[in-house]
Amino acid sequence: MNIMTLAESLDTAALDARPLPGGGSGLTDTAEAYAVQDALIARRLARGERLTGVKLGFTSIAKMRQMGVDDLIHGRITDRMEIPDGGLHDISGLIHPRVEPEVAFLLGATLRPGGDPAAAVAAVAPALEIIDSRYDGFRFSLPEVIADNTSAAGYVVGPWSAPRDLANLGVLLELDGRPAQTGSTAAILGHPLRALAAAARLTGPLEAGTVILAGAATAAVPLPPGTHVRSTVAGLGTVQFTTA
Ligand code: OOG
Repeated sequence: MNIMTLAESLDTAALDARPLPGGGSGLTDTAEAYAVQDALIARRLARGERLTGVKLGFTSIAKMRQMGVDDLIHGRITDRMEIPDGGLHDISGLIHPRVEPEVAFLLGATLRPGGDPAAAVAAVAPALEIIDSRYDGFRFSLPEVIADNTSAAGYVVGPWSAPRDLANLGVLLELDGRPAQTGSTAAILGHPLRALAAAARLTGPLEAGTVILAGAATAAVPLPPGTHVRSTVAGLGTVQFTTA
């Protein structure tokens, strides 16, 4: 199948909330997979979405183990995927959403590949990501999940605060007040700043104003409707939303 056809089928799967069979794309090459992702994002930008940043995936062992993959991936986030902190979010149009706790960086200066990531950060925040694979049963190969914009479906950023050391902060993900996952920001490549450096290395220069989601600190959990989701990153703050 060609790149445009694959991008269209992934786009349609998301719009219709009808998953594709994983393993059936014929995609085996990473470069080709990113070309599909680019074509998929181009379709959405043509419909009026605006890029807000970059997300990393599989930056923690917990996530790699959960999904059976072994390499870092990156995707794009847009304004239409952003959910206000504390907001109500309708997930009825999603296939089988999951949520995972993250940290976000806001760049205040351009970050070039090989540049000092800490020097480019204007602010940091706790964040939540909704993922929703467009493949049946969340089963996919690495090229397939890359093509699918790394399962990205939505994100919430908590209050921004001045840059600080994110090396080893406790992370608590709660669903309706019950602990669902606990972990540490250290799970993100040993230090979330490494995810930021990787984002620049993998995507090229990142401009001031870009938001970077560093990847989940824990495994993802299923996200039902009518659920209050809250993540607390010790010393950094709390981010939350409710599903409908
Ligand atoms: C892919 C997305 C992985 C993360 O933070 O590791 C990801 C998936 O698990 O379907 O966003």
